[in-house]
Amino acid sequence: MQCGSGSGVALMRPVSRRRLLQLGGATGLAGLASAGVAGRSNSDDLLQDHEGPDLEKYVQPLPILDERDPDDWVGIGQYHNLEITEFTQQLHPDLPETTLWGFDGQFPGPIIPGFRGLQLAVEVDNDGLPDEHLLSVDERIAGTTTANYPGHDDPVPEVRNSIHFHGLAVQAASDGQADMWVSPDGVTGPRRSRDVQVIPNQQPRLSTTYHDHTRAISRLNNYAGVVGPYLVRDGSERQLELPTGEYDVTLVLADRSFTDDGALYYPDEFVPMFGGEKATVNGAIWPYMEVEPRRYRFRILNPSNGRTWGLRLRNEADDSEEVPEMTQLSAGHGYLEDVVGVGPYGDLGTLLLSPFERAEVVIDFADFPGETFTVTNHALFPYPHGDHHNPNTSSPAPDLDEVMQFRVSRERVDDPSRDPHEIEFPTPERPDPADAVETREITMQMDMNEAPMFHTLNDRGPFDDVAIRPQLGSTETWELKNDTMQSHPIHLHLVRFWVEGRKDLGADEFQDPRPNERSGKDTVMVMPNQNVKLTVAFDDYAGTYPFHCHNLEHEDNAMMRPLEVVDEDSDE
Ligand SMILES: [Cu+2]
Repeated sequence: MQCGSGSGVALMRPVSRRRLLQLGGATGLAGLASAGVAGRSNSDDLLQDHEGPDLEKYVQPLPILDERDPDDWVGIGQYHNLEITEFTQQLHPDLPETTLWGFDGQFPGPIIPGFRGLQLAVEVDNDGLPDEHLLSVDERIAGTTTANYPGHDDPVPEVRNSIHFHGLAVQAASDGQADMWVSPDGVTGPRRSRDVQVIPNQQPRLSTTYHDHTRAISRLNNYAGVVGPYLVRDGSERQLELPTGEYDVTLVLADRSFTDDGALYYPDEFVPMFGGEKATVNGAIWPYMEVEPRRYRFRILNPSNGRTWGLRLRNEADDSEEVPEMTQLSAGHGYLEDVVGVGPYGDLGTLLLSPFERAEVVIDFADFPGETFTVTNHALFPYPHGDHHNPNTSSPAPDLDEVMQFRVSRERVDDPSRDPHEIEFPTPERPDPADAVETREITMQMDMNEAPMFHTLNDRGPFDDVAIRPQLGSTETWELKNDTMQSHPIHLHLVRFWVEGRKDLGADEFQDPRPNERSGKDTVMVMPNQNVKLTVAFDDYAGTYPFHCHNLEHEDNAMMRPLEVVDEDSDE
């Protein structure tokens, strides 16, 4: 059954065997169709109650993430050897140390600095990880056992990693896709063909993440901490006179929940949405940052499993509601067509970031010496309606209405950076919609008939045959149609698409995208009852790549499909 707005639990009917075959393939049945826990209804399985420890806000400074030095230089680029290990880290002064998994023994991982045109070679070792997962693996999810993993007849170790560089145009073998995993003992997934991933960086500058993408457990690996920032700079960046050095700060915003002993809290059984009750920024729960009264550039990344942030600033003074503008200059790739003011007098009131979207903003604190600003969150969870509209997905769904604080020092300082409103940024690359040779329709489904409930794209699952084969070098129109009750951040690997417009399902005219979507993008939020139109140019590589919902709980449980870019001129 498809749950559009207006339908509900009472309308459930059994899933046909044919439909399950479509979704999972014959050998995928066990994962998608296994019975729920005896004596409990499906919806009971989805409800999770968790109350973590009370922690005071703004009692610790924001950690600043270091940029990682390459381990070697090879050929025309840098070589990084990243180790994923288990370690403990104190995320709040009043919380016992938390056991985490991550890169270089820290959460989030270090910034990997890239440069446009300079190749990055990455080798990830996870042989230091234990054989058992830090979190519970739900073997009802397809791709967790040999029996429910179509196309894979070998053992499926509980601990596996495949690391994806999000938003990068790379050859498929270096893309860190779901079936390219390796276990600590060296057991490999069905599509892994190389250990050293090569990232050419032949694309506009970007700010993004490298993160786990392993079949059926990416939500667990990412939640455990297997994520870090990847920043690709280019030669033009210095000439723009944006804030640099200590005034160019990466902020990794990720929600997490904890038990009283400091352990990560995550439900043992699969839940279709998960929202943490604490905000972590660069691995610290509710930190503050002391800033000077001048401009800062913030690269904001959202690698939360399923939480959309809706960010604003609030002045903590009794006698002032004035706040500086957040001036957005990039949505991750290159720069926006025009900078976008976010704030009470701006083009947008709220900076919305769905999972794995990014925003680069400049905030000028010059007029506010001695004042304190709280970064507040105005996006309900699950986005956009919150739990009260759909209690079956409140798992857990607390209010998380604050993120971090900026405290502005009093002493006047020089600021050599320029006002971003006066900077002429490079024009973003834009594929021409008139070149589109094909129009594809991507629909979204929520299926509540089985435990655990799952989502799909075009009524198919990740193990079903490729149905979309764009020609290498061609341009296409994609319409992403969402008649479910949740927003879905849809991500296409390999490409940078352009958001042409949005409209309600059934409406005639597309409306303009948000002003801060006017640049190359790789992830776009599709709201309930919405059709989002994209122009996609498949220019870079032939090969098989996934597109999927970037809500990690959806991604792990069937909301992912392959596409194959075909090169008809190739001899192969
Ligand atoms: Cu989704």
